[in-house]
Amino acid sequence: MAPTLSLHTFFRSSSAGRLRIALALKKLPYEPTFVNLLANEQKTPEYLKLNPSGTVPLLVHTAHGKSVSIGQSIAALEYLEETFPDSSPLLPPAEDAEGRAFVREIVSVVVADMQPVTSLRLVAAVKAGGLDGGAWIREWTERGLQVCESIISRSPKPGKFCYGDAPTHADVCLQPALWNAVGAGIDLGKYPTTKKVFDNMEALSEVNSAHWSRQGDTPAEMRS
Ligand SMILES: N[C@@H](CCC(=O)N[C@@H](CS)C(=O)NCC(=O)O)C(=O)O
Repeated sequence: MAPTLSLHTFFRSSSAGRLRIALALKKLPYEPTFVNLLANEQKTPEYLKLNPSGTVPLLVHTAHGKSVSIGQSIAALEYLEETFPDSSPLLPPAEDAEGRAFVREIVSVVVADMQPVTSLRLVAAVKAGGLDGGAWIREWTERGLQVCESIISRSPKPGKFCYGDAPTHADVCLQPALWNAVGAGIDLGKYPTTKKVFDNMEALSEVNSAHWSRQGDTPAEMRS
């Protein structure tokens, strides 16, 4: 059986966006399976068997007669690095411990400090508690962006991206968070270093193809 990669994804999911960007940058073709979060397809017993987290993305790699399923985006990004080390590495080399830590610092800010507090399920709980969901998202996104701006501005390797002139996991995780920020009406111009990285990422055809507005499950009226 030929090795295959498949990705359970939803066009609006920033966590799935990380994988779409990484797979495109690493030139790894994959089969998408669409999970409509707005229809709660992530909560069905069938899906929970595949991914107990009840979230997207879920990456499945089938090779040598066995399948590896990874239901957390950062574990999946790291798996791709380790399994396909020669296709466009997205981490600085192992001997650059400072660079790797810097990249992972930005990854952690986005995936641990920003995305969970603005996620669909948390915002639903916030709204159920009588708060304004949109204001909540803007507040926590701006807090995260201030941190990112300050970290990226002191990059040990300033360049087109967060760390040097080639994209890393830092950019792969940041970009979908910035798509969401733009969607929430936040002016990225307030964060000039972050905005420069955003613009340089947007200029890459791989990033373009991974954009939420260009996915197979993007509704026709939202496509670009
Ligand atoms: N820590 C998880 C987060 C995944 C996550 O929260 N995904 C969101 C979409 S961005 C989701 O599937 N939400 C479904 C829900 O909240 O019910 C990862 O990195 O994969």
